[in-house]
Amino acid sequence: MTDPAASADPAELLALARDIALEAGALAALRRAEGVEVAAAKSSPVDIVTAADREVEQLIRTRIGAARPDDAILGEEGGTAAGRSGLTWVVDPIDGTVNFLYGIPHYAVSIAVVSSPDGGPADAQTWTALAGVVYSPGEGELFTAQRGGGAHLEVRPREGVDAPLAPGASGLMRELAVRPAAPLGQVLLATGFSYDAELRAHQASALTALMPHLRDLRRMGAAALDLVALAAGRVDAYVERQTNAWDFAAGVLIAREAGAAVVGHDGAEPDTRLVLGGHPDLVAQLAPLVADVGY
Ligand code: LIP
Repeated sequence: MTDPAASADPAELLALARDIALEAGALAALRRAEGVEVAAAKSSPVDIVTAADREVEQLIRTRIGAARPDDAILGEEGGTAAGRSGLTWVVDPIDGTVNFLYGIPHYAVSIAVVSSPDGGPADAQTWTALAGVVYSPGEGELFTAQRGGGAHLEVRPREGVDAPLAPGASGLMRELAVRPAAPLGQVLLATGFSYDAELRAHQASALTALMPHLRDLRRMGAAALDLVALAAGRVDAYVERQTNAWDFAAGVLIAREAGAAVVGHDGAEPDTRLVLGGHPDLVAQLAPLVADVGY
């Protein structure tokens, strides 16, 4: 099989991902306004899924299947649907599920399209991200990137709050860039914690050791939005362990297209073991420090 990345059109994939994310985000916001309840617990009593998570992911899967039936899909709630094109859509229907449950409008639809070099299953260590969208409907912010095309924020009406745009209209667009490398003592670090209590305690202990070296922490509750905050220069760096591919796939592409370095454990690609991002000069300083505190 020829490399799927060579034959795919990132702009076309991004346009489709954007349309699907806008529709999915509108559905999520509508369900939030109607009231949200826990449908089930997953890896722990605090790792919850709502009926909206499942409904939004089903909508996304339906739209992808209709437009690109040969592509694979990897989604948080529905798992893997195999494909034969070598492209995989990596989907988190509602990233920041706990924020969504509590009515905190900081949650996002995250959709990435990645290509596997051998056409096989999507692997964060070997895939090439071609297009990514992170859409926060409650905040009216649509973050996008295509490989080699830079990263952008489209400011839109907040779903269910502001008057909608005219059909087919776009919001105000601006290009994104990471902040210049701050001195370590002035670094604002975004992070998150595991749903597993034991790992959460370990993360808190490691971050406590890190804190005297930094300005401050921000724990905003959605990995995808933490990564696009990095892309937008709203934080200096982001670090988290135990996130899943659907949490970070789109946000890593957007952050990298905004000039960030995003690395994983021991210099590997980002994956569940570690996602660490920031200005390249800052990541070079943070990586050994994060390792030293045993994060
Ligand atoms: C969440 C992430 C968050 C992380 C949580 C969880 P979910 O994803 O966005 O940053 O700290 O442990 O992984 O569960 O809301 O899709």
